[in-house]
Amino acid sequence: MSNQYKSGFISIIGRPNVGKSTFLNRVIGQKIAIMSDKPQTTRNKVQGVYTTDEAQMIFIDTPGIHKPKHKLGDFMVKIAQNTLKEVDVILFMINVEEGLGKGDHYIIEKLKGVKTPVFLILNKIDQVHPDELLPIIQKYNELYPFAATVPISALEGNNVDQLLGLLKDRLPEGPQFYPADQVTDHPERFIVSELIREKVLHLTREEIPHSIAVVIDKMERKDSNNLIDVLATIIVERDSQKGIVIGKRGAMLKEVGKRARIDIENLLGSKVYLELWVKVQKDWRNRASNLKDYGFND
Ligand code: GDP
Ligand code: MG
Ligand code: K
Repeated sequence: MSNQYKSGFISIIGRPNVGKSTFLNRVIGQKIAIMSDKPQTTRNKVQGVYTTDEAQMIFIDTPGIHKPKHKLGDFMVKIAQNTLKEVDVILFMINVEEGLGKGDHYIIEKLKGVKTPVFLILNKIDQVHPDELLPIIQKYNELYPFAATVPISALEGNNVDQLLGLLKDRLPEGPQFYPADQVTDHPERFIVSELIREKVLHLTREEIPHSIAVVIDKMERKDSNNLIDVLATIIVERDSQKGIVIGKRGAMLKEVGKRARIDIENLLGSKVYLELWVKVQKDWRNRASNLKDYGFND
């Protein structure tokens, strides 16, 4: 037994109406103020933070894991897949009342490219006879090696505590990143930072790990000329990475900026002046104060 505090990120995926929001509401209770049905647009959108004396679970939204329909679609799918790689646990939720559908196959295909442990959550067990569960469990487990299978009723609360216990066991040791009642989102800033991050990853390929972060230091519309000023910092973990991101005589950073600016202008529907900086911050991922700076909090 270890007394170490645990914390980590958990993504809940699944077809619409399987009960994802209901589950979050049940877990987070009143504290979750920001749920909405707007299409979710960012990798790091925190949907809720559940804090106990022993662990903190940060539930984040993963956009684009259903088939994309809008113009940011491809981008979102990529973001979604990157997100799934970066979280500590994925909850794949299904509605036991429904058969295995196309949407599930699509999601399972995406999961096959990811090493993160995936829990299969069979929701709405209050609607079926217990005997009906086993065949469903078998069918899904033939398609994918789930790390755990947990039947619950998000609505009535059955087995939700057990699920939280299993989640806690899977989380790494880590700090309490958030005060439990502070959950906010900044959708536009997040997408902008993701667009920049995507360009860096794309242009530098394997040389830069996915652990870079992009901070939007300023995003301001100048009334006078309909121009949006964006000042952003790309955070890397090592000096060598800084050199790669900047490139020879700044060529790489310039190209990142050029490509990101075009996407940001499309997104915001406005001309953009984009200024990029690169900063080395060792081990940024492990520092709660940094996570806060990087938009994980207000
Ligand atoms: P989401 O689209 O995955 O976020 O699904 P929602 O949380 O919005 O739930 C969709 C519908 O399913 C709502 O009417 C919920 O009340 C209902 N629902 C969610 N969980 C359960 C459950 O465990 N049992 C039953 N019977 N209904 C549920
Ligand atoms: Mg929902
Ligand atoms: K996987």
